[in-house]
Amino acid sequence: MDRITRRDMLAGATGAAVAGIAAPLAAAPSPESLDAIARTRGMRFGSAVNWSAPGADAGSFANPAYARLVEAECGLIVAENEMKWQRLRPTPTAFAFERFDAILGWAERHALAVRGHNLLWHQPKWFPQWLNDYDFGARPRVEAERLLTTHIQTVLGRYGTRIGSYDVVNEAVRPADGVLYDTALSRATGGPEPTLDLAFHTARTAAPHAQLVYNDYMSWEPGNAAHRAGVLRLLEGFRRRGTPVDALGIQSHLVTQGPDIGATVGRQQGEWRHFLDAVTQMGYALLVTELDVRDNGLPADIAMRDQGVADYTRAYLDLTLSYRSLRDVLCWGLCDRYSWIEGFEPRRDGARRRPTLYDDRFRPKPMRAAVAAAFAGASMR
Ligand code: 9MR
Repeated sequence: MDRITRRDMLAGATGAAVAGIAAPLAAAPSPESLDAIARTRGMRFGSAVNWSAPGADAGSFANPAYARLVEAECGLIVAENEMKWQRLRPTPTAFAFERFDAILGWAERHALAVRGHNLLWHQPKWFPQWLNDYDFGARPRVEAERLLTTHIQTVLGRYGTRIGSYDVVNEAVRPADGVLYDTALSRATGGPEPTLDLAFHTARTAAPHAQLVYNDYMSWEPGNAAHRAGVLRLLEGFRRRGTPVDALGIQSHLVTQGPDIGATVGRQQGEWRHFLDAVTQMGYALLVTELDVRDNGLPADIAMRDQGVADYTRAYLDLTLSYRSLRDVLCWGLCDRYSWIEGFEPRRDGARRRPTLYDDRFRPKPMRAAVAAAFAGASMR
């Protein structure tokens, strides 16, 4: 069954041989897709997707092997990068929509719903350089508000009801101390809160149909307490000021803490429940927006590592999906081969990371079974 070599895959990716690239899915997709299982519980399953040149060996809709995997498993997708200011806004006056449009067009041809990520990643590090350097002129507040509202109105006006949910603001809270980041925009508009509020109000008016999400990576592992507290303060402030925010996007870039998964979960679950209780009591819905797992502290042995990752994912989802306002679970990519994790934080022992549901050769891993079981075990919504 398993006769696919890396050479075959790369050959398949070079263009002429693309038709033969069905090979990586030699381990046939499971009869029931994750999205189909999720739907039996009133939920949906999705993944991030990238843009690339046709046939490139990438986690892209234009790589037939990857596209087929996403089409087989998902009911919705999100562009991993193509809606960000860094991609969409080459200059203060220009929009570069072609790549996102291509992803959206493919998704619609395959009846996949699409989330928008994101309209404001509120950190200088993730602004285009021109925005960090921008001269806001004599009336900085007016100009900053114009830039932000024009951006949001243009994107939402272009896509209309084709996009049903947006990460309006992404990662505005500093993980170390829970304080909000300042940026060129917030300095000009008089602070981070008015900037974030303006983004949400503008989105609500421009796309009244859409679910508006604050998205961040505060997680349940040790070291996240200040981040969680900062996110709670931000969400409380939104409610106090009447800012139209519908849901918290929980990115869920999980990190195992060692081989004893049960003990890790036992230590972490109380604080996590406490956080999710506080968020939902404020009336926010929840989404899992970017699930993947860094296999820290697990042995290099692949079978043991994959099982640890699967058990950790299962425990996390069992707890998190017990909140019935949570309807969407999206992974940050479906195949280890293209995950961002290897480039971000390689394993100390040099073994390749295995952060997603499918391995480098497109074979399902125990983590896929864990996600399927978590959906199957979830209550109806
Ligand atoms: O996975 C994304 C990577 O390809 C990009 O280089 C990076 C910067 O745009 O963003 C990564 O995605 C991030 C997401 O947009 C927000 N949450 C954290 C994700 C991983 O860094």
